[in-house]
Amino acid sequence: MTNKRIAIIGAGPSGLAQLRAFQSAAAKGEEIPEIVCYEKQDNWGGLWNYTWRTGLDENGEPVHCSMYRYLWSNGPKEGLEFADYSFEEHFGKQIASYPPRAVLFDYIEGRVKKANVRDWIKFNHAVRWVNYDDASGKFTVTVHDHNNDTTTSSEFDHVICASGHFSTPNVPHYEGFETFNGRLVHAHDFRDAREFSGKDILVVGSSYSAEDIGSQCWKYGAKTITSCYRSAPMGFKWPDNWEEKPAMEKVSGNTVYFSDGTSKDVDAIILCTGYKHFFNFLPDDLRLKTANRLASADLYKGVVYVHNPKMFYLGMQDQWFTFNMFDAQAWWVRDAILGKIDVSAVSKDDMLADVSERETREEADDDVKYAIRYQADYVKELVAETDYPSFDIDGACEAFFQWKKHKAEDIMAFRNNSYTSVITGTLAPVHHTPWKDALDDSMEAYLKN
Ligand code: FAD
Ligand code: NA7
Repeated sequence: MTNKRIAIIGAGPSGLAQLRAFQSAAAKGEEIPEIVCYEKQDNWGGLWNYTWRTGLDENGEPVHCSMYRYLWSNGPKEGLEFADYSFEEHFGKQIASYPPRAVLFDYIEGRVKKANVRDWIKFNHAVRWVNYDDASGKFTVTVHDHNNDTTTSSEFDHVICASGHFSTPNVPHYEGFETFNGRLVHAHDFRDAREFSGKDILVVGSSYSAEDIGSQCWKYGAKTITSCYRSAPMGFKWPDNWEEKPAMEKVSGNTVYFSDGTSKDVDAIILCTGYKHFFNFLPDDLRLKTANRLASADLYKGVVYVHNPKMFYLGMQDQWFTFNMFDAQAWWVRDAILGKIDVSAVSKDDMLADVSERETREEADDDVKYAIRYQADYVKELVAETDYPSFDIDGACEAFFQWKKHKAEDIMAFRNNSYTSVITGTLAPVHHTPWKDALDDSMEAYLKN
């Protein structure tokens, strides 16, 4: 072991990718630093670690989970498969393409159980503050240990922030919210679609949460769904009881008024208005401030914090690619820490130029296929610079293109399609039950194929 100490904040898919990256180097006989991963929840998996709780958790920490009961993958699993741990390796067979949350949690967990890295994680440990001292060149990380109810600080050579960015809700205010006579909730606190069975609901927003929470409510028996958009409609061919409206202007009693002059009476308003990058444990000189986009601000190679290159961030981009992109980043960060990639040789100006080139390239085209390829190129770039197993990233793009086509054809049936794994080359089986009829989404039910 080298005498460096590394702190990882968060044991979600990104933090776990980092643990696996270091473990895989150690398994090849390389010396690795001492790793301490702090996780404020009592288990790993990040957003995939479901809880019924909302608001504050059992320790008084803000609940991290933004996922809900009945969540199924919103993209094909063939786009996110780990290159070093296939679905077939984990489940002993190929499985259908849009697994429910519990199945993906099991898959994420399988790889890190195999890597035997659980002891590197301190659970129920919330990171409270991080400082960097120029004189010593070290970080001090202050952590609240909820197991012992103590707060302590320790020194590290590097900090890797993998705390996610889909947990602090962006909650706008509209006139009349104070006196709305129904349920008013942000997607972050949405848990069980059955609550809205028989109800008229409004989902505000036109991105993934609006589409999927509206679809869930439709599946579990909402009477009508109205969605409203600020910039552009989702534009799918919605079922008869789903209507898409332009921007909400105000609410009065139970009536919602839209910018086209129409109105609708609803029982519930679900704000699917996105999330904030929010790091209340970081001082200004270490804290990433960025929009939710593919080219994150201030991150050289998408991971090195340009204002202090000893600090890294994982998974801070908006995401087409997820688990495999976090892996590409984690392997790269590992090699930067191990000195195999020399970040110290890159000047701050060059880092800023790298960020700005990525921004310009992202902004060059707003076509969806362009965006998917853009992030694929990023994954390719990082994978080529480490020993992460190379895989058919263009093939993963094809799965995403098919997914987009299937959504346009039938938004309530796209999850019935299957795609070919770019890791094992096997075509996924068609799921035994169409998504709209599969009300039981337990792992046992899903794996019955
Ligand atoms: P997270 O999963 O958010 O994990 C961050 C971890 O950091 C958490 O465990 C948290 O407890 C911990 N943490 C945070 N702050 C602290 C602190 N101060 N101290 C200690 N620990 C801390 N992706 C897909 O691939 N497919 C999908 O179908 C999909 N569906 C999604 C649905 C929803 C509703 C949301 C919100 C996201 C979805 N995603 C999906 C994207 C998701 O961002 C990634 O799959 C993945 O969970 C991101 O991993 P992460 O480790 O970066 O962050
Ligand atoms: P996104 O993808 O960030 O989308 C947020 C949506 O909310 C988007 O349509 C925004 O409209 C809309 N928005 C934001 N602020 C407002 C206000 N003030 N009024 C109306 N509408 C607003 O977040 P999601 O939660 O959908 O998805 C996040 C992740 O969760 C994603 O990766 C999925 O995998 C699951 P805009 O287009 O900006 O006008």
